[in-house]
Amino acid sequence: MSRVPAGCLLMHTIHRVIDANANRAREALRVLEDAARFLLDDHDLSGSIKQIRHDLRDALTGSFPPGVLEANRDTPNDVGTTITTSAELDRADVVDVVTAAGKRLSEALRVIEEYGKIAGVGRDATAPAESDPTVVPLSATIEAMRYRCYEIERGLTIRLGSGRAIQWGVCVLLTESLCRLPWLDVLDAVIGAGVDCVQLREKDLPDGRLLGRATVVAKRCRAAGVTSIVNDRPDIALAAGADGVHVGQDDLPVAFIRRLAGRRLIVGVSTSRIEQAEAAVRSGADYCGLGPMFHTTTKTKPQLAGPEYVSEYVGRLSAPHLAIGGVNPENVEQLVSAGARGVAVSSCVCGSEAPGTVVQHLRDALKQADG
Ligand code: TZP
Ligand code: MG
Repeated sequence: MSRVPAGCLLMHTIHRVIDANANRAREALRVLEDAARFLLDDHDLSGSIKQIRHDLRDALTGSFPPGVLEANRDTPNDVGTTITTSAELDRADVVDVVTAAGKRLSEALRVIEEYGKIAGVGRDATAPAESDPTVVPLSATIEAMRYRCYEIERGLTIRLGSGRAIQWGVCVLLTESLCRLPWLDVLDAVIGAGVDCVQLREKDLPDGRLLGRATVVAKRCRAAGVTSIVNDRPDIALAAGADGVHVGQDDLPVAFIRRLAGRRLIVGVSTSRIEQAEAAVRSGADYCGLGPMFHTTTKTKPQLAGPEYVSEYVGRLSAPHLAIGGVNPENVEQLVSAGARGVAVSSCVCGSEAPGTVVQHLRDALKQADG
């Protein structure tokens, strides 16, 4: 084993370290950039990441003579290339991918920053004179870049939400006072009929009873592979073991819910205009409710958003959606024609003597649109 005594480090070994970490940083930046570009369609975020990639290149080319870093690359003799840990091979979801890339990026930049502090590194014939006070040392440039990267990673992980959003077909809002049958029978009927998601929407139950009800809904849904959501209350959703929470424009903000629940909850937000939807998605919402589509007696809303809003939404945003408000098997086709792939319904299912049959009709209409 060769040992390099302290103080005798050859400059080419430092160049080798910096080259390896510049490559690491570039690769990690590409992973982040592609998440912003292809997963989120976020022009500004992908532009900021691309800018960092270019700034890194400029910082290095301004600090080393052309080709010197690449000249010291020696991959065949790199003792680290064959060391792989199982954690490197395992990514649960896209948020995991982004988090791992963000970590790799900050580590690589930190290594460049530290080795860049060694006297003489990055200073050569092509670099400006050492005594020039306007010259920013490489390590300081990289340090500032590292802080920008922390913000980028934060922005990306917020935008990716829980990472568990899916485009459901039919979501039933379960409210006991609207039910013709006992609420538990309605729940079992819609689960039996293949509903994708159940949102418990009870505005007047005392907290203890709401928690009990949410726990039953979450448990039955989980057993059937159905998503369970609690209206308004992230605390109840977490305590009950539900999958998510749905909030309106005047409820708790998404950023606050994320602080409370991290990625443990899917978060949905009601919107009636595209600006609200864009703001919701930017703040980390996993999906948007779009409505009201039609006249509804379940909730008072000043004006209809209408099926045109669905068309506008699917044309602009890729986050999952649920068109809501007065939706029933008779009018669902209008939404399908407008581009809807998911609907949320309350009275037409809860108020029916055959809730499962209504869910089946809605599912059929959405499936025909898929096929
Ligand atoms: N948000 C917009 S419309 C609406 C909500 C909660 C009510 C949906 O209920 P219904 O009975 O399907 O119109
Ligand atoms: Mg609400």
